[in-house]
Amino acid sequence: MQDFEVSSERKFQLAHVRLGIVFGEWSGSLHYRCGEKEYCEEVLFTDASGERNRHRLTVEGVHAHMELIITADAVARINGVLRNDSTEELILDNLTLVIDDFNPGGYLDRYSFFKNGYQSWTATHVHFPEGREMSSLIPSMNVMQDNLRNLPTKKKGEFTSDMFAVIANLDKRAYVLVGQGKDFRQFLYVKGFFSQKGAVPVMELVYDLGGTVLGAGSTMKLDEVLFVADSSPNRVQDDYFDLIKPRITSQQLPTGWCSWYYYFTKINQKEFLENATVAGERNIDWTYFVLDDGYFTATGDWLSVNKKFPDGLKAVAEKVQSAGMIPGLWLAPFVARKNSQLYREHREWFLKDKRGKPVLAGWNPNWGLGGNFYGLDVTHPGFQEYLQEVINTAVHEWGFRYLKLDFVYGASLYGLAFDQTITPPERLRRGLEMVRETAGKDVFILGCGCPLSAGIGLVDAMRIGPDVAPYWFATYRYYLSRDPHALCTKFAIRSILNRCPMHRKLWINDPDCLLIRDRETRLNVDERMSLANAMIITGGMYLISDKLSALAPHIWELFSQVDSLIHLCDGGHVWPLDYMEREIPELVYNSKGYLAVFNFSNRPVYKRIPYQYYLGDILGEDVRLKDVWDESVFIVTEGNIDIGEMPPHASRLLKVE
Ligand code: 9PG
Repeated sequence: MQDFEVSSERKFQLAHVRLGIVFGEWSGSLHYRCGEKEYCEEVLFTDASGERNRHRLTVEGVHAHMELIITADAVARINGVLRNDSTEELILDNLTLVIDDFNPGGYLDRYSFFKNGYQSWTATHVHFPEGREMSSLIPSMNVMQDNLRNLPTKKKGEFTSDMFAVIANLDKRAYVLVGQGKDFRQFLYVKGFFSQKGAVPVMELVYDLGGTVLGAGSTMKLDEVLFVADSSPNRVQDDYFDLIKPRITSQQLPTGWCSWYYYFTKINQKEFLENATVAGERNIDWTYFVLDDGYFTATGDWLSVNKKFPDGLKAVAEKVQSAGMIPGLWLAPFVARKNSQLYREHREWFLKDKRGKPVLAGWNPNWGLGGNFYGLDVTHPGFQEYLQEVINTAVHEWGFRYLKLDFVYGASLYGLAFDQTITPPERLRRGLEMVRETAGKDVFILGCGCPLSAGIGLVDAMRIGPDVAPYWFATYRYYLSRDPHALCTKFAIRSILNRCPMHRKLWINDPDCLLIRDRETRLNVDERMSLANAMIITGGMYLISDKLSALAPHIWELFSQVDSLIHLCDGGHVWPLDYMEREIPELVYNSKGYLAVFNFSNRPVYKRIPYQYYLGDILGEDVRLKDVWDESVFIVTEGNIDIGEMPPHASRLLKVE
């Protein structure tokens, strides 16, 4: 981290990277409603009483008053409060700040913009000024992957990120991260606008106030916004996550088995327990054994177990326990379908749109053709009681001590709630807090389909990418739907590598399951090993999701090697070295002394790594690298490492010697 300074012409300067953020040219507006009338109040910029490195942004509106203070030190920060000075209720929409001259380092240079996706499954990767950010053409997919309040414009050079973004000047090696700080009570969007003519980028910050009601005389604290700059793209993320990291107790890395990626909704008691028996008989040290989706009668009725589990879930959990593992259960506690008893009896528990209709949370083909499901209102006292009953039963009666909470975004959808005075992410936080209180502190909680910022400090682990699948890429689906998030192993790896710096800072990263079976899969051996190598180098938790009795001895042997390598790498910090330069990083370093090299293109590529550029500062002049799997040796010659020809989708995991 390097020091910021605000120069006389109100510029942030960073000694090394010459980041210039010209405060004098900030503008902005606060949007809210009072009664039937909409207001758009201007944000004014003033120097704060001549103090160095301190500036003030204010709104002196008809009803609302706001003061934001910008301070600059090692990091620059914006902090502020919004106050309703009127005698009427305000409905808050958003606060937008525009920085016209966001210039990390120079003119006519090559820029890039790293987008962090809204929730677990949302595409997360770098964009370039000549590119376009897309979203699916299918509306029910948008709500399941994108943030409907922050959809991309799909225009060339316009990108939008949730929680944080990194803007790079690649020519000057200058990187600036703009990101949300504590307490994660609003959603924050960082947008970059890049002209095609080399002009300096424009940056926009949007605090989404979510339609929240601010009562007469009430105040709302705005989440802190942080600016971190550095000459290393990896240090900006590390520093940022260190600044916002919650107090978490260090935990053993979760490992185990999950029913989803072989059985999907077809899982039944017999198959589930057969797998548990195989796992129990093997000499492997798995912690968790997880029953995923497929055991309930209707989405929402979690306590109503279907006929495929004739002995009930308590008996199932006991059998897992006696096989020496901790039973885990999948739940989607904040969504439900219309065919559920919950919907029939308690429509008032659903979030409502303006017309009083339940808010759509998505369509899931796994739940049948009429697979529409809707978001639940965590602020409703009746629903809160039900949620407690569900968690209480699953944990304390049935005995599941690992909860995979899925489709979590259902709680923070935009809509009308019983208590409208808290923001949508606060609703979600309240839901997660209630799950934790009921489950107890020793139960392991995994968030999935969860808006990332809203989960910080409340989950033990977070799914950080879309689902893996027994195929590399869903070509037809992708071209029909233009869905940039589409579930497939290639995109799962993309998020595993792009989001790996969050691991053990914000939570334990869940890269999703390891699929390593060599039958009943369309992944070829290079693709399976790329998934394994991506999971190893990033050191996150892992569950296996193959039918265990069908696995050949050499696959079990591979498991045990993967297992010990993941545990080793979990102890290091991990840097995707080229994440600001390509959509899927192809060069990932782990400080335990490992380097992973990938070829994500669809053709063979001759790989020469510019060692000096990426690794010279980290590893020194000279190293020897040895492939963990085939023992080939590579050395540095004239500042480069020649890896040679790599087949499409292949990778190498190298040990630094
Ligand atoms: C169970 C699964 C697994 C998986 C989760 C989640 O329809 N969809 O677009 C869709 C998206 C994600 C999804 C399922 C369906 O996966 O990530 O691990 O638990 O739910 O239903």
